[in-house]
Amino acid sequence: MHSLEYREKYIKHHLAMKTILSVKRPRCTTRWILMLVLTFMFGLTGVNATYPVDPPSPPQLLSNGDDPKESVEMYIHNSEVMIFAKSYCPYCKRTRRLFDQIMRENANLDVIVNIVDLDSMEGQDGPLIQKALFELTGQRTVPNVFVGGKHVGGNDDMHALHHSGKLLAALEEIASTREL
Ligand SMILES: N[C@@H](CCC(=O)N[C@@H](CS)C(=O)NCC(=O)O)C(=O)O
Repeated sequence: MHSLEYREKYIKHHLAMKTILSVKRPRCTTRWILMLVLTFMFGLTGVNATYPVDPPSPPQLLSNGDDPKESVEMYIHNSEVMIFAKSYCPYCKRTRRLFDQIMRENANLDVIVNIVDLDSMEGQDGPLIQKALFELTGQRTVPNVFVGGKHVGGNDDMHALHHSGKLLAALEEIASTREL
């Protein structure tokens, strides 16, 4: 509705009106005639007195109607380890391999790793989740990993955490405090 053409029309009308009103003491009838002519020319019937502003766009929802931010929070808080990934992403594959390795080397470690491939989600769900993740963590890339509900980061961060011994410690802590 508020196209460029419409705004241009509005501005032209506004400027012309300003000029007429600022003419020194125009005769009342002349002023009214000019205003009527202008109104006719620019077809201003129904135009708001205020400057037209585009209406705010409605919030974007996932294909199931969920709010992307709430959905991300649900994923994170309902997962012991949550990895947002993409199926073709080499960094994501390295993170998956790291978890496979940890689980293999620690057969008694019982932690559930939840992985969601954003590129395999329906419609625009993947990009919407990625945008919500960026707003939540400041991280644009995948993998985007959460351990015990806390944001850890990407693949490099996961490997750094593992080499420091803190990842295994965090996983053991999660397994030991799990509510049965
Ligand atoms: N240093 C990052 C690199 C991650 C990265 O570059 N991931 C790519 C995919 S392989 C990415 O997210 N690109 C942007 C996008 O897919 O939207 C890490 O260790 O996680």
